[in-house]
Amino acid sequence: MPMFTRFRTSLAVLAASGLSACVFVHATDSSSGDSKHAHGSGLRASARIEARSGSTLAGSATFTEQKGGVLVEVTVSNAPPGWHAVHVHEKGDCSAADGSSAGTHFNPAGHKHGSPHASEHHAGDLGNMWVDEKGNGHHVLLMPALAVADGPNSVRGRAIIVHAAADDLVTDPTGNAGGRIGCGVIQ
Ligand SMILES: [Cu+2]
Repeated sequence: MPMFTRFRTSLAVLAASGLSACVFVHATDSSSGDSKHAHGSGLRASARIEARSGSTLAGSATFTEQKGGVLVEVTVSNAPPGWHAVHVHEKGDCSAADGSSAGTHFNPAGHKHGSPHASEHHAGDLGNMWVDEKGNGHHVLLMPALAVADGPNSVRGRAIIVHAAADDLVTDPTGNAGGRIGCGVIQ
């Protein structure tokens, strides 16, 4: 059928469905598999976190889009006990032995570094995770400024980093969190 007719047909389908423009983005996303869901209802990304900088850490992270933002869940084992900074970094590249290939914090809005609960912080500032004396850590938080769907705030194609030290939640832009002991590409 002629291009013009096809264009009009898809507009008509969109209009008849009564759905917002963001659903159109989801409809073109092969991983969602469902064009009916509204914004932020279940799109998911994940990462396998591997040891870097000579650590023994192993872990995983999931990012689930839901009402109010992205639910981030990070789990690690065989990690050094204590507090560890966790960030989304801008490049989905964990190839360097020290994790430096992941670049700086994911910061699409050009904000200053801070606590995820502060009024200003990088989109990728996930705060600190507690690792117990057995080396296990679990960190869960909702991040309103992140997304899984394609767009400037999407975590896909970025990296999650676990640091050797705690994030002081103040020092810009790094949080003074030390080396990178875990890295995972988010996909
Ligand atoms: Cu970091």
